[in-house]
Amino acid sequence: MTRNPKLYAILDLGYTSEENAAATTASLLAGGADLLQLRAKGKDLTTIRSVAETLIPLCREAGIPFILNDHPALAAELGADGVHIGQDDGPLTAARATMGPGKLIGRSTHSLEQARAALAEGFDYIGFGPLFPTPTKAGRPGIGLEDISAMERDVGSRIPAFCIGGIKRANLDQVLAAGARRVVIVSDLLTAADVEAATREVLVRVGSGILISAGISGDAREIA
Ligand code: 3NM
Repeated sequence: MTRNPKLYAILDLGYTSEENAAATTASLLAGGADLLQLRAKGKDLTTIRSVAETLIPLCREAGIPFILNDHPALAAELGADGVHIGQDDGPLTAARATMGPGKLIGRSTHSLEQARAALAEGFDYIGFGPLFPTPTKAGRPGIGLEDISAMERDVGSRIPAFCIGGIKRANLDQVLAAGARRVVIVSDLLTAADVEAATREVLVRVGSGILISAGISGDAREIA
């Protein structure tokens, strides 16, 4: 499936209760989110599994990849479309071996150097941030906006690169003016009074970029 992902939404159980996870996900999808990640830091595998099992059919119905944060083995067991791993979560090869072929594997990167390294290693996409300090990932300094254009030139032209961390509708213009072409927004969408409308607004404002294949099936790395 060829897509041009602009907005990567995360259903973070730090903001949304397990009970509301499906309804909020439905709103993110209705608003046009291009990818959906379940992030459940500190939750046990039983909880993560049961929430994921309610979200996966919604993503399938919308034709949107479902990505699990961390836990490649569980992601594989669930039949997730991908897994997202951090800098300390081992090499791509291990996650790829666990997930099997045709799955999306993303890496969090926190500097231009790490972004270039993730591209060289062969990740399907990256997150790049946090641009601003954010309570969603407490304790990390913001890396600022200065390196976005170089990152987009060197990495974002080859694989989807999503700027992340402290991005809100209120500062989105600043982020886009710095050269960002794709974003992840967590708390500003999950705490919005109207999640669907907020998601749609962001999608419209981020606009269009290169065409890539971030397929549920097929070659995830193909650039169309
Ligand atoms: N990863 P919000 S920043 C989950 O830089 C996450 O790797 C980051 O949430 C990274 O939009 C972040 O609420 C939190 O700031 C993003």
